[in-house]
Amino acid sequence: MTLMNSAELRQKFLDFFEKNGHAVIPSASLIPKDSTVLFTTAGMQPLIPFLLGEKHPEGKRLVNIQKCFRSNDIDEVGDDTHNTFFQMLGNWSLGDYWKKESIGWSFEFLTKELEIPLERLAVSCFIGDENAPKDEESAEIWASLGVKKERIAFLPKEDNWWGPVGESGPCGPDTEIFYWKATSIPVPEKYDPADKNWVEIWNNVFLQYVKTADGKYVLAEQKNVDTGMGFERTLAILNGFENIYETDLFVSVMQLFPGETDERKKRIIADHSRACVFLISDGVIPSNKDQGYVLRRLLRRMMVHMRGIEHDILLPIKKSIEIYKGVYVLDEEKIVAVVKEEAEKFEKTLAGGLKAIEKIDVINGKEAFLLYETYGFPLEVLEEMREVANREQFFEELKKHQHPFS
Ligand code: ALA
Repeated sequence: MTLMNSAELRQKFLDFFEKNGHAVIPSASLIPKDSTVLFTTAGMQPLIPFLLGEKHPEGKRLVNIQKCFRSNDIDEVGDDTHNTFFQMLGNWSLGDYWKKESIGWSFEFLTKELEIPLERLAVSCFIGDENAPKDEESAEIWASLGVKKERIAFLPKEDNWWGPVGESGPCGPDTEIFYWKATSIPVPEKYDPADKNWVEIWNNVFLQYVKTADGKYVLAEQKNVDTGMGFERTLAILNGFENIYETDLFVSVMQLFPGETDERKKRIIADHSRACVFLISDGVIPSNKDQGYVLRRLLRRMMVHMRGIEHDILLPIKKSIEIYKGVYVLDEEKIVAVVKEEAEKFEKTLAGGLKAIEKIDVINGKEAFLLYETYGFPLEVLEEMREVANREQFFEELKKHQHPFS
């Protein structure tokens, strides 16, 4: 495998697809123009109008590295592979090439450019259902490239179908590529989707359908390819790391807390500080609703985890900015000011809040809301420390009181 740092992987990916006729387009904002979803969760999202037929000014083959944010993964952060903010390496065909080229290039990039041994790879394809047939075509292409039968699994919609984003829009069967990450266990002959040592690294989606508002799958007028490769995961793999926190995207933040032995805590701080930097950079400020509440939740969770380790929340924030300065335009002054203001607010009430919950084991949703109003604990942060019953009550109350926290 080719050892490389984050800058080299970025460049290699863009160069490879550019060489194959793709125009490099910049990353869109983390905050979508279309307000039906809170965040950009995949590279295809800003391209939806073009996937639906609008002409893209850069042509029919595109490539980029898209900033993404997934709030449903917040609780998974701390394991080896999940992030809230992450970067997705993606290439697209807008009504141009199809499965053979797409799979062929993914294969070539992984095995030739990155020199990942084929022996460590497996793939999955769509098994078919009442909406769409079994994807034999993709499986045959993989087989023709040398992937063994035992390493090709056919799986149902939950695993091998992607999209739409939100309720309706482009979607279709996908083929996913997995890498055997364990270094101490030999690679099994057969791919077992349930074995967590197989990590997904790349997803090639064949956007051949459009899901309509009434839940039907209709054939799309324009057949598109949408791919997404996890940048952080791939970088970890290339360097022989079992987790993303050892890569140059995180290691200097992790090293800020040399005395701390709780690895999960450090990972949460490293992930959340980076996510906060990018959310603020794209215009989010802490508040009681939508993206602002998510940002508040991350910042405050970080502060709770930093108690007793490091007082200055700006330390990991500034380090995260430093790591990305040459890659994205980041307004350090603004980011620092937003974090500082929110930190000062929470700092005032945090100790009192911790004291208030000292003798309580179970809290209901309404009480949790009062704790948020008085001491500023977002529900999810409180839940890490105490059991909260009837949690939906919290959000009902929050809705009733949607004014900026002060
Ligand atoms: N849109 C696809 C994904 O996010 C590539 O996995």
